[in-house]
Amino acid sequence: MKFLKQLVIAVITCLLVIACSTDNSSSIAIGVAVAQTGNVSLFGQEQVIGAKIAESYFNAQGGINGTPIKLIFQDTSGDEQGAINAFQTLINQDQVLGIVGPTLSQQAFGADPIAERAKVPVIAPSNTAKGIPQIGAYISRISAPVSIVAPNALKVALKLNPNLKNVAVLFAQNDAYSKSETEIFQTVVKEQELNIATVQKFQTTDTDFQTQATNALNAKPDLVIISGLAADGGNLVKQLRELGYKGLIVGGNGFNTSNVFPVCQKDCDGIIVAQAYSPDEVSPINQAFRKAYEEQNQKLPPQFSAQAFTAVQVFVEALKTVDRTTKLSTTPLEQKRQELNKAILGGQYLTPLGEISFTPDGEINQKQFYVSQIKMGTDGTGKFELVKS
Ligand code: 1QQ
Repeated sequence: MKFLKQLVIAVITCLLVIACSTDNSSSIAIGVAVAQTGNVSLFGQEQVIGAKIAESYFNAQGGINGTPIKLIFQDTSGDEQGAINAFQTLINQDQVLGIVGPTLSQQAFGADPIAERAKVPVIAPSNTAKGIPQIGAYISRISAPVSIVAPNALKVALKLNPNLKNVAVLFAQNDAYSKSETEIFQTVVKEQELNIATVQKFQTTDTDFQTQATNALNAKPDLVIISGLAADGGNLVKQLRELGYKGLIVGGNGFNTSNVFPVCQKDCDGIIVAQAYSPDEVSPINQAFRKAYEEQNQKLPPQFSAQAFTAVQVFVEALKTVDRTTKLSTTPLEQKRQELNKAILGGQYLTPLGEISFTPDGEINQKQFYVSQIKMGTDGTGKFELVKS
């Protein structure tokens, strides 16, 4: 009798294990490879929040024609190797249909070729350097490039100080986005017939910017433009202000996170940042996203969360398209990935970023851009305040 009871338990356990291990067919796996640890997680944490809101939101709406999506997160940390490892795990072990990631352009140039060779669609949620979609046919992005976004910040600086003449430009020389963005900034500065008084280089790993800040101040700038990431960029701003710089500061996309506030604290005040997202976007999906974000976080959603939501949304809508003609449950993985990539590039999407679509090589078509200024309160809290054009 006892033996029989044990046998029954064993059989039931086996059945449960089998049911669970074949559970793959009851959800559709999409990978998210962003920086969840290290300095770059100042962006990555916002991306995780946005992606998770999208997962709940679209699953509540029935997922992919009735089948839920499942996001599988692999931490890339902040470097290329971390991104390469995360991509390999997602592609080979987790067998995802597509990947949202990585966080940095610097990481994308390392990891995207892995996905390209494996024919796995990648949607870049925050890679803004020149040349990202051109890495390959399977790489697209919903993060508008620096060439489109960055010049808007300079226009606002000129409006705030029409007499400005001397510009100091600083950038992180070990980071692909920073190098790409500074090129654009330097081009538009010259087009505006302003004077590039000095160009200073630093590393994203630096914490001491005395040399660069002193050199910048010696050039007597009316405007300082910084292309770097949040930790280094924020510290650079702080050290510039501590040395007495009083003029305008334009920060690039690396300043697009409230996680920079604790770094430069009160000295963040006034930094001008161009943005590819506004919480005030009127699309119904943005209203829904904003509401979900505010309920969870008691503040307005930032660009990187909105972009991560959008990347998941594009996967969901493209998967719905594929599923209508090619049953996802019965088609081989390779074929699904190929059809998914075609559907991504062919679609039009109404997203928190407004209406978007893709060029044939995977570059985003987006209509609306914004510029904000950071406003710091006396209590250490801060916010991005939209500059009305
Ligand atoms: C890039 C960027 C960074 C600022 C994203 C966090 O734009 O690496 O392309």
